[in-house]
Amino acid sequence: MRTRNQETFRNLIAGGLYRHETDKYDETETIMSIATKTKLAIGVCLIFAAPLPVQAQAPQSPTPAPVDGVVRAETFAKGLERPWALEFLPDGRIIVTERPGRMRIVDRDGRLSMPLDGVPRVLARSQGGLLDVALDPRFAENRLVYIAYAEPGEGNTAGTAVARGRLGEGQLEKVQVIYQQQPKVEGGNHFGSRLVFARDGTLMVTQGDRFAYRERAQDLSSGLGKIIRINPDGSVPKNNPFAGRSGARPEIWSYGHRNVQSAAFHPQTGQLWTVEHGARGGDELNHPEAGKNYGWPVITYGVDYSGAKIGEGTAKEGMEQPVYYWDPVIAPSGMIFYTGEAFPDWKGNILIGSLTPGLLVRLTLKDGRVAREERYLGDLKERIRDVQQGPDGLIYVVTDNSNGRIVRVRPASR
Ligand SMILES: [Ca+2]
Repeated sequence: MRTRNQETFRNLIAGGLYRHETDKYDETETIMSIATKTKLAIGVCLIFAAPLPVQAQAPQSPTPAPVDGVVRAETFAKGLERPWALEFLPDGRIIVTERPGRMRIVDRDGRLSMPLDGVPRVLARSQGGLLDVALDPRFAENRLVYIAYAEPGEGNTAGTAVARGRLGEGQLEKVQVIYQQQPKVEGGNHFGSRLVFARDGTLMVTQGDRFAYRERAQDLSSGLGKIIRINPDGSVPKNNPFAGRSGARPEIWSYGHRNVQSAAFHPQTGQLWTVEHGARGGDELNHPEAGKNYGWPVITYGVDYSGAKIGEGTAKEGMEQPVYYWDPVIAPSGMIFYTGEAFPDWKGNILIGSLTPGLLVRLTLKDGRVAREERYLGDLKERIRDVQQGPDGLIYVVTDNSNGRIVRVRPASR
C-alpha cells in the first residue's frame, strides 16, 4: 500500500492526476481511496501554490496488520442465529439478541435459554431485525431491559424503534414502545440502533440515514441520520439542544450521521464516543456533542461504492471533523471502553468490533486523540458484531453468523 501511495504521489506530481487509478478502482482491492487522492492533490497544491488556507484534516488509520499471539479466543456459547448484541446481567449471566427477532439468556456455563416471550415484532430483513439490548442503570431494582430494533410500518416501510420491558421468568413483561424514528421509510438498511445510558440517566439511541435517504441526515425535521437523547420513559429532556426550536425534532442530540452502530461513554470524562459506518473509506470515530453537525453527506472521507464522489469534500465550516477515520473501513459494530484488570495495559482503551475484515480493534487515546491502533482476532475470520467486558475482566464478542457464537477473549498468557 505504501509503495502504491508513493507511486501515485509521483504520478500526481507528474500531472497524472487520477488517470491511472480511477479505472482500476475495485471493491475487493485494498487500494487508496479517492479521498486520499484528493488529500494528495491538496498536498500538491500546497507545495506549488502555498500559501493556501490549510483545511483541517482528520488523521487516518494506518491500517495495522492484525497482531497474533496477544489474545486467545475460546467458544463460550454457540448455536445463536445472527447474534447482534450481548449484555451482562448483574448475576453474571448474559442477555443476547438474535437479529431474526429472538432474545435469550446465556447461563454462566454458556447454555442458551429458550427464546424469551414478549419481544415485539421486528422487520428481519437485510440489516434489520432485533438489534441492541441495554440494561436500565437501576436494573437491580427495576429489572428494565431496553431493546432497539427495526420496526415494520405501513406498506414496506420500517424505522428504528426502542422498547423496554421488565425481565421476568422466560419473558419480557409490560413491554412499552418508548421511541419510534420518524419517518418510517422503505428499505432494510442503516438502522443504527446502539443504546447507551449517560451518567445523567438519559438514553442515547444511535440511528442511521436508512441508506437511500442520506440527504435527510442534514434535515432537523427528520429522525434519519441522527443520534437522539431521550429519558428512559421515552419523554424528551428539556435541556436537549433542539428542544423548543421550531422545525426541529426535540429528541435530536447530534446530526449529519450515516449509520452509527458503536457507542460508549468515556469512563472518566462522561463524554459520548461513537463509530459510524461510512461509505467506502469513510468509517469515522467521533465524540458527538450536543447540537453539532457531523457532516454526512456533505463532508466525508469516503466515496460511494461505485467510486463516485459524495458531497463537497472532506471539510466545511460549521461541520465537525471526525477524531479519526478508516480507509479501508473496519465496518464497526459494538464498542466499549475497557476498564478491567485482565488486560492491564488496555485500561481506558476503546475496543471496537469489526465486521469486515472481522477483527477486534483497540485504540489508545491520548489527549482526546488516537495515539495507537492495534488489531486482534484476525485468525478467527469471523464478523464481530458486539463487544462487552465480562465481570471477570475478559472480553466477550459475538460473531455474526447463521451459526453464531459468543467468543471469550483472554490474554494469550493466561
Ligand atoms: Ca462525519
